[in-house]
Amino acid sequence: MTSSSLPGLHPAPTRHARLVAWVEQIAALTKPARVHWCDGSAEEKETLIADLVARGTLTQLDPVKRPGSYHAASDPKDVARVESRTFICSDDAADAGPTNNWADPIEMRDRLDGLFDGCMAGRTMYVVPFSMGPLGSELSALGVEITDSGYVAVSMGIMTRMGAGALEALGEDGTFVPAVHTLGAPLAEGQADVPWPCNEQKWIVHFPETREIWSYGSGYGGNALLGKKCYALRIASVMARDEGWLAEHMLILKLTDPKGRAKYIAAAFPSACGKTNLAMLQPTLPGWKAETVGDDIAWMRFGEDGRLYAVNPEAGFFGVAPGTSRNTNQNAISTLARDTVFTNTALTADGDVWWEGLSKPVPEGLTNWKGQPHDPTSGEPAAHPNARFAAPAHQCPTIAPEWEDPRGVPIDAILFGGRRASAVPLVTEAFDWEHGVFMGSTVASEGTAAAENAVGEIRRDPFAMLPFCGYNMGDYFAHWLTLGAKADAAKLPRIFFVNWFRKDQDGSFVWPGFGENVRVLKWISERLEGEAEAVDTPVGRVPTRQSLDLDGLGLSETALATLLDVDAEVWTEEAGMIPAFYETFGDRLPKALWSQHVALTHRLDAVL
Ligand code: SAT
Ligand code: MN
Repeated sequence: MTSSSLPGLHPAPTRHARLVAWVEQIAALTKPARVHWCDGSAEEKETLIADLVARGTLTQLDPVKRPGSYHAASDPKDVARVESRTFICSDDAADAGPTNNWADPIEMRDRLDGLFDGCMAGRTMYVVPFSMGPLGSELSALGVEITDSGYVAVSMGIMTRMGAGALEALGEDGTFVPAVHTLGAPLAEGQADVPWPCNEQKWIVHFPETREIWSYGSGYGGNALLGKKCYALRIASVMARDEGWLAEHMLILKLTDPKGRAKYIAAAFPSACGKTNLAMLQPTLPGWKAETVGDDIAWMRFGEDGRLYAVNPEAGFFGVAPGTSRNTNQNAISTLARDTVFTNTALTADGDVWWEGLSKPVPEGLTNWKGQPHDPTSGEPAAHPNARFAAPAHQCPTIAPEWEDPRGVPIDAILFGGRRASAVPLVTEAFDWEHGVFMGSTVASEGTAAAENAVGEIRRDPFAMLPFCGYNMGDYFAHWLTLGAKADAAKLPRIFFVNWFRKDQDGSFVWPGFGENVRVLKWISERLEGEAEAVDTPVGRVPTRQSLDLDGLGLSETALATLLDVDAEVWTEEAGMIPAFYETFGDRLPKALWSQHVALTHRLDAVL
């Protein structure tokens, strides 16, 4: 079939000539059986879902227990992002930097041409227009994903503002990031489909100069929902560098004190450090209120008043299910009550979902994520450790009323953090922006069962952006420094480093975490108001014992010392690990950060 006679290709529901030409070109290359332009309507969602149910990709959950919700089980070899198959194809390898995989863009285009030739045979090609950020906001940006996966089209409908509104915002000549996704599983005439089509070979490819995304072979979240990490972080970080803004791996939280004073806090933590939990925090202190603006990504720009404004570019939460429970995150549990797509969780005998940590005891009669009866004695979990939910953000009981404000929210504080059993205090305030950038650049986290590095081993994850920065990370540090230097220092967000994960000598966590983290946020909020005391240490400003509200926690003096005291010897060792890391960036590492390192060692020497 030629592309011009392809069902659904014409007439296109837009007069955007470049978009139409691109869709025709991709259809000619990928040779789908038909084309569908997504409008994002409820009827369309119903049709897409009915088709996915018929194919066995989705199973409807009990409509009384969990209305409008579905379960998908992926191919066991397609369960997570594939960092080793993710490429930044800048013209010059040095522009991708030492932290990304680079491939020659000309060779890569050749390879993709071969891989994408006929890759959608027998399938529907969905054209998915979307807005990252509220429709029409100056902080938002548009994209169009072409995909041969109905699961991706449905998920993009949850995670982004998808459909007719985005197409309208594009007008006749609007700028969009083109993103092409295929499962890499063409169907021959008469060939039966499988529930989760994908390919052994996976390629997640970004062309930063032309701002394009090409994804081959995976149906999983971060590899396939191209608005998320591929666009909103990797491509957007490049756009942000060129246009003077910030695209960050940060949650956005609104915190209101008992006097009604609100603060907006953005926070970057590596994965498995509780970002979604902090975004949906239930404060344990009376009178304090926390509301959610975003749980994963923040796009931030300086406003005319000189303050830094942030939007959450997403419209949904794509969170890890295991470990989520009424105790750890009641608000997430409420968010998932309806209209949610679950992937790789277990199924209960009565048509609902289950995962490790949700409830005790383990229910009988579970079907595990691989579709087999769960054997609790096997030692294998029933849900995959990276099982996910995709749920609309507006369903979150703590969603802030201004979460879709096109102006964004003014950020008062930026938090960095990691999972660190030793050395790093509960909270440290940076001396200034440059020192804060130094802190962000040295973020490190210990391995968890979910990460690739060994448990306890420290992995550097600067700004929690290691797998998500679309260009040379040395240049990225420089970009942060430049923005700070240009801004009015008094209006810049203050920068803090937090660590909920300090352990005592027996290996037990010292800090209770979860809802009690509001005590640290309270101190931060009071610092911003000029009301809380701090002591200067070589590593930054740390709370005095009296300034931190610890009422009713029953922490011992030893525990407090572990949380707040800075051990200069331990920190000298800590600081000693930085040069080897910085050297990997060669001359792309800003001199100011080397100076920060030298200044830290001098401050440490002075107290030793
Ligand atoms: O799969 S995603 O990239 O969307 C989530 C994650 O791995 O952090
Ligand atoms: Mn993330």
